[in-house]
Amino acid sequence: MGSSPFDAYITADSEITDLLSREWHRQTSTLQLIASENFTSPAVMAATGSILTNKYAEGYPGRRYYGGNQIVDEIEDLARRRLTALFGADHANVQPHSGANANVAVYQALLEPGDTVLAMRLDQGGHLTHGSPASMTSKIWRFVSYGVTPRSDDPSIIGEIIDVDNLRALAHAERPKLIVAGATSYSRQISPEIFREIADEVGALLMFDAAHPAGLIAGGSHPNPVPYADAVTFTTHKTLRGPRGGAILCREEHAKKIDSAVFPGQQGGPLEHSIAGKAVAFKEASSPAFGDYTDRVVANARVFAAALGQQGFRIVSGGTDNHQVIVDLREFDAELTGKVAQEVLDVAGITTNRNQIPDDPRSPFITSGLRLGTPAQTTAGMGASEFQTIAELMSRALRGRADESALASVRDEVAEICGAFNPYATFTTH
Ligand code: DSN
Repeated sequence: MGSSPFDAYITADSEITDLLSREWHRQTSTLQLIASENFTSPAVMAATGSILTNKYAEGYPGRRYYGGNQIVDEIEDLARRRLTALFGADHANVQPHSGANANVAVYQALLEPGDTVLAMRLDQGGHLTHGSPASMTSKIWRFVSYGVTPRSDDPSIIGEIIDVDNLRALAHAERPKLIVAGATSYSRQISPEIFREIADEVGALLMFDAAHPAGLIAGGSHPNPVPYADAVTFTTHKTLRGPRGGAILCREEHAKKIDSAVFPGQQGGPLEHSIAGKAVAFKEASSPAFGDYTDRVVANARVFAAALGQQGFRIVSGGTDNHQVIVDLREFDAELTGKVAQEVLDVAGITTNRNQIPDDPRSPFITSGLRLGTPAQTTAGMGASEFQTIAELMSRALRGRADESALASVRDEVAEICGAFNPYATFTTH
C-alpha cells in the first residue's frame, strides 16, 4: 500500500497515520463516483491544513472581536475578492461551514418565521434544507414543494425534468416570499432565467442553491445564476474542487443581513484555514484549464449515461446536462435496490451513493436508484473510454453480485485503471 505525500507530517501518531494511509489507498485504488465529491489540489489541502487553524476571528475583516487578525483579514478579503470576481457578484460571504449553513443563513436573512418558501422536494431531487420534514428548515418556515414531470417513454419527450408549469401555478397560488432553485440529485441544467421570471410574476425573492453546479458555472459550462438571483449559495468541495465548506453570493442590498445571519446569527469563529483553502480553489477555478476540466466533466457524464443505458440501466430523464447520472435500477434488475447496489459496488471498488429516484416506491434508506458523478475521476484524467469501461464493470459487478470471484475480478480491473489515473501523480498537468 502506498503512503500519501502528506503522511510525513503526522508520523508521531501512528494510528492516524495508518488510517490516513489506508484512506489514501482507498481513494486512489478505487473509483470515486459520488457526484458531490472531488479530488482537491495539494495546494488547497496545504492551505486547509495550515497554521490558520490556530486563529480565532469572530467577525468580518476590519471588524473582529479578537486581536491579531491583520493577516487573517487579508486572507478573508482575498477569498471574497476572488469569489466575487469569479462569479461577477456584488458581495461574497466565505464563512459558512457548509452548504446547509449557507442555505439557512439566507433564509434567516430574507425571511420571517412562518414565511412561505417554494422549493424542490427531497425525493424529487431537492435538498434536506429545501424544507424536508426531517430538516429544521421545515419547522421554521412554511415550505411548499415543486417536483419534476412524469417519466416519459416517448424518446421525443424528456420527462423527469423540473415541472415549470406546476412551479408557476404553485407560485401564483401560494405567493411565496422566496423561491429556491437548485437540486442535489438532478442531472439537467436549471435555467435561472425561468426561475427569475416566475419570482418576478409573484413578487418573490430568488435563491439559487448552486451546490452541485458551482464549478460548472465557474468554468463556464453552465449558465451563471448570479445576475438573476437575490442570493446564490453553494458548497466549495463538489464540482468547484475546493475544501469542504460553503459560501454565499448576493446582491449588495442583502449583504448586511446575510453577513449578520452567518455571524453572529448562526456561527461563531470562522474556519480561516478553510477560507484560505477556498481562496486557493477560487484562483484555480478562474484559470482557462478549469473551464476545460468542467467541459470534460459534462462530456464524460454524457458518455457515461449513454454507456450505462447500453448496459440495460434506465437513466432518469434519459440523460444528463451536468456532472450527474441518476440511475433507476429497476429495469436492469427489478429486485436490485440502491442499497444493495451501493454495497456490491463497494466490494468491487466502485464508490457510489444510493439515491431515491422521482416517485421512488422504496424508502430513502433502501431506494431504487444510484446517483453517479464524473467530477472526481475526470480530475484524475479519465475520459470517454474509461467511463465506457466503468459502465461495463458496474454491469458485470451487479449481474455477478452473488459470485465472489466475479466481484474480485472487477475489483482487480478497477485497481488497474485507477493505477493509471492517480489524481495526485498528475494533478499539476490538468
Ligand atoms: N452533500 C449533498 C450531496 O451529496 O449532494 C447532500 O447534502
